[in-house]
Amino acid sequence: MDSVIPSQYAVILSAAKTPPVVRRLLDRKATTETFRFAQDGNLQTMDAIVIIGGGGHAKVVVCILRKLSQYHILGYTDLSDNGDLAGVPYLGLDRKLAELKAGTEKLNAVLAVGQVGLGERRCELWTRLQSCGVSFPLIASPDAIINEGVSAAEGTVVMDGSVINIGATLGRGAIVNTNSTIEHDVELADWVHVAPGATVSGGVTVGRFSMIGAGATVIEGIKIAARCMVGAGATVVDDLTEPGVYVGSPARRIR
Ligand code: JB3
Repeated sequence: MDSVIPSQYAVILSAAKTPPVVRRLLDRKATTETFRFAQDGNLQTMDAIVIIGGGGHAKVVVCILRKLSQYHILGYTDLSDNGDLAGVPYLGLDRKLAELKAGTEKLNAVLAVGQVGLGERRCELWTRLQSCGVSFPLIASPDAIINEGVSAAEGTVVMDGSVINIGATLGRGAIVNTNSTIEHDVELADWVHVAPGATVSGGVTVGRFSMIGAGATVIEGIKIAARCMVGAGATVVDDLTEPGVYVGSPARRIR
């Protein structure tokens, strides 16, 4: 099958004699590969990526992917057709991924179902989709500050304006949302979501599936258990040892 080349690149390629490197790329069996000219003028392949989910969070992820200029966005999957998503077409249900993967060596996806709430839904989706061999790369906005000595697992998404400092560890599928701060030596377990504008101070640990709400502050050294929801604007000054919903300043458990 032929490679998919967006028209703007196809024009450039057909205008010149196809160089050997391009021919080699075109000869490869890939339905999802595309190319771009890098700043140094060399031709590079762009990685194909599918966006999972077509809501508000997905739109912001699209903007980040465009800034990265590293991915060719094939489209988004969703439970239903939400129409054009910031210029990205609807591909169908998630099972479309298996079909796309069958035609290419490598297919990337980004889990863009944010859903305000705990991360179990994202984890379930991931587990289902991984079985068809799709990769979930780390997607980090070029407008985030990620300092040295930070480690991030696959599928983590780091949004614009966030700051992540030395020694921080981000688990699989974590969301570090817009303008949030993850201070030095913080440990975010898998599927944690730090919402826009939240501050997680030095040495804090946040357990699996927990969410730190928009604008919340967690003071240094606090331990937050798995499945805790910290409400927007809350201030956490004591360890949260039980799953539950915590609101206010200082944060108290309400459910
Ligand atoms: O607060 C901020 C900055 N962002 C919020 C984000 C974290 O969460 C945002 O304001 C929203 O409140 C929420 O965004 P999200 O997750 O995009 O929510 P929503 O706009 O409701 O879109 C979720 C989309 O995921 C819907 O179109 C669902 O149909 C779709 N969805 C649900 N389950 C799914 C699945 N899509 C796929 N592909 N597969 C599923 O299983």
